[in-house]
Amino acid sequence: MKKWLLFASVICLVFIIAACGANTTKEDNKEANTTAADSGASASDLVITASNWKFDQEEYKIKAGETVNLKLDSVDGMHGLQIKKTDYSIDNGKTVAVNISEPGTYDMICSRPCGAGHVQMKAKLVVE
Ligand SMILES: [Cu+2]
Repeated sequence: MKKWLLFASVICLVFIIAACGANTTKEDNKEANTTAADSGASASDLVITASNWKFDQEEYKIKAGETVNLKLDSVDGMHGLQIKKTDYSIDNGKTVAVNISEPGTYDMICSRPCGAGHVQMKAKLVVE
């Protein structure tokens, strides 16, 4: 009887360990997928943080012709990001591979009506 109990405990333990292992693998895969989806082996990352009612920097710099995985993170309120003179528009929490070949300064605005300070939400993207 005791042996049976011990055997059952071991089986349970194995299942618990297996379950934990499976979770870790799942998360690893998720991370790997995100990286792969962002595309471009040498792409760099840029996170723009939005809050009510501003972006965390007045100016962001990227290099012309280089892919940048641009992520919009809203920490306060729900915002979007639109890069004027381009087709790029990034929704809250999303990452978009941005590649602008023409150097210049691009205006960025919030693309989501987010309240009283919405129209003040502006930043510049300097492509050099
Ligand atoms: Cu807004």
